Amino acid sequence: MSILEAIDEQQAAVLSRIAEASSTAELESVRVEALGKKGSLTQLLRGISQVPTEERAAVGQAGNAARDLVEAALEQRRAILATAELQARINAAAIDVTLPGRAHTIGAQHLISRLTEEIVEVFRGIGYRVVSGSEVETCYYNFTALNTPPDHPSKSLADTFYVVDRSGEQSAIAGESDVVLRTQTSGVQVHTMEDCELPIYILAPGRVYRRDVADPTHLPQFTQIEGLVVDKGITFGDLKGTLEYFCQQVFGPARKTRFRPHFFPFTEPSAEVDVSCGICGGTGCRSCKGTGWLEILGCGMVDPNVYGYVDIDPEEYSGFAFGLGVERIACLKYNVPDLRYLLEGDMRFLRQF
Ligand code: 2NM
Repeated sequence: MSILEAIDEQQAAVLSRIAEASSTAELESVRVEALGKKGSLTQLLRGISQVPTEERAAVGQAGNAARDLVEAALEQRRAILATAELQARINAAAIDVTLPGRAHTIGAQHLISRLTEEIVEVFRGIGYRVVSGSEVETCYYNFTALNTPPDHPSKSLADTFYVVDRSGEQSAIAGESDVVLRTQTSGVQVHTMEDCELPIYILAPGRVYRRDVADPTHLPQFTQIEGLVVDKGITFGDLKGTLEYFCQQVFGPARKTRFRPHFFPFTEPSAEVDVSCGICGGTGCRSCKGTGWLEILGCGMVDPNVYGYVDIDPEEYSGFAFGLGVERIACLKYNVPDLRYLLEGDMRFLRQF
């Protein structure tokens, strides 16, 4: 085969491989195999130097023409393949503008925050102001100044979270640690009685902690609202009237209340307050365990011993206090069967309110 025939044959072979190349990467290897340093056409063109002088011009011309043709074919095919590849990438990355958008969900107040505010507003309306304090409290404000005896079971490690200073490696033994997570917000009331002018009409809402295992009727952490009134001439009648008004505002005018004698260290006399069952109307059902009543809060006339700790003269002043658990009230008001729902943050539950 003459060198001219060889050039012809190579040219045809390379052009057909260019036409068949299906990607720019494949096309590039065709280019290297034909026109690279050791490429088939390159080697043929190098061979021209050994062609006899009289034929060299014609062979050289044919060689250059073949190379130009191949280069032009490469460029043309490269442009087509590159455009197709770019289009494929664009298609793959494209945003489907016909898909529905992802809506931003707007947050809402938690049921407990809302009910706390609602209760606070009822009392604001009759002249109370809101005070708050620390969730970490000393035993003095959480127990002692509330007339709680030193050996009272509520002070035990089994019932109260004691806060231990690990920097000194103290042991967490009741009586050794003087700091607790408050078990009630009453400490706030004691601070207020120490610091503020009389009369006092306050509400102390906030989180409290008790060493209970969570079950349908207990939580280790819940929201309490305590109220305190200290003024001249305050009687148990004022206490009853105030709490009856509160119950009607929160549960509606159809509900009745009753006061049952009870004991608290910080009040004397003390009572627990029940509201008539909203499900059976007071005739007795499963919800109220057949009694027709649901317990909602504790209350009483502030014990004179408490006044002793805060330097208020019980001959001149008297007052009442009460405490309620917001989660409990929420369950009664909205018929929630298990307190734990209120702590879990499950949106399927919370969205219902
Ligand atoms: C309750 C029930 C009865 C109460 C008493 C006081 C204070 F500070 F005046 F002594 N604050 N809160 C109290 C009274 C709390 O919770 C069930």
